[in-house]
Amino acid sequence: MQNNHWKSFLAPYNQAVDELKIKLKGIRSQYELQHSHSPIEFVTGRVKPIASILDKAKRKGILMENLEKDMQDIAGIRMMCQFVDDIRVVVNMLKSRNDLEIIEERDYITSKKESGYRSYHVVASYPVQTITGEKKILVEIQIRTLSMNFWATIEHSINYKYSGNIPDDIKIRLKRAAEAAYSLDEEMSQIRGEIQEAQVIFSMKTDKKHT
Ligand code: 0O2
Repeated sequence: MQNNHWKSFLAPYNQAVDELKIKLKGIRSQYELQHSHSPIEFVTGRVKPIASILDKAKRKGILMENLEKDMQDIAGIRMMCQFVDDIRVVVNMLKSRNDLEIIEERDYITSKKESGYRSYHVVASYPVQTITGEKKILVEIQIRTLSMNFWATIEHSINYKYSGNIPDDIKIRLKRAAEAAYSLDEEMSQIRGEIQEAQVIFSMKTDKKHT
């Protein structure tokens, strides 16, 4: 593909990522206005660089003419949550939206990947409005906790450094780190329970004061 072909091919993907980042960040602001816990901590997004698209296409045997339907993560959104339970809330929230259609789900939390990777992936079809009409774009939305994100970001860069062939001793350490990240999520979930119990007790106490 020529450079300007790539530009026009990727334009609706850029539009989808920009729009979804604004929309999904808006959910957090709404929770903040209500002074209630936001299941979303922060949102990021990116369009896959051309070199990575070509690399993945080669690795997976995807033909250029099939990129649109066969490469589901050219447009990528990440939604980070504080607690594991928030992930389900975010997924249900995405399912209830009428501006996108969920077409696939991959649960790498219940079944983590061999590397130790944990995350919940949702593939959505998102319509962008262009000057030639509506175009449906596939977007991969990765939903994960802050701790899962910390691990994945580090593992991704190590993987890049070693071109996918991470030495065994580092692989073992990464797996241990993944277990530590899992324990951190578990511990935080316990604290969350404490906080919520305390809030119920506190609100009952203030209710009594007011009667
Ligand atoms: P980037 O740089 O994140 O865009 P596959 O690519 O074969 O693993 P598939 O079928 O394309 O899988 O989709 P899947 O399983 O949803 O995974 C795609 C993306 O998930 C990856 O994108 C990563 O972002 C993330 N991911 C999956 N497995 C791992 C892992 O073991 N470690 C880390 N750090 N991330 C992972 P890309 O294409 O790798 O690149």
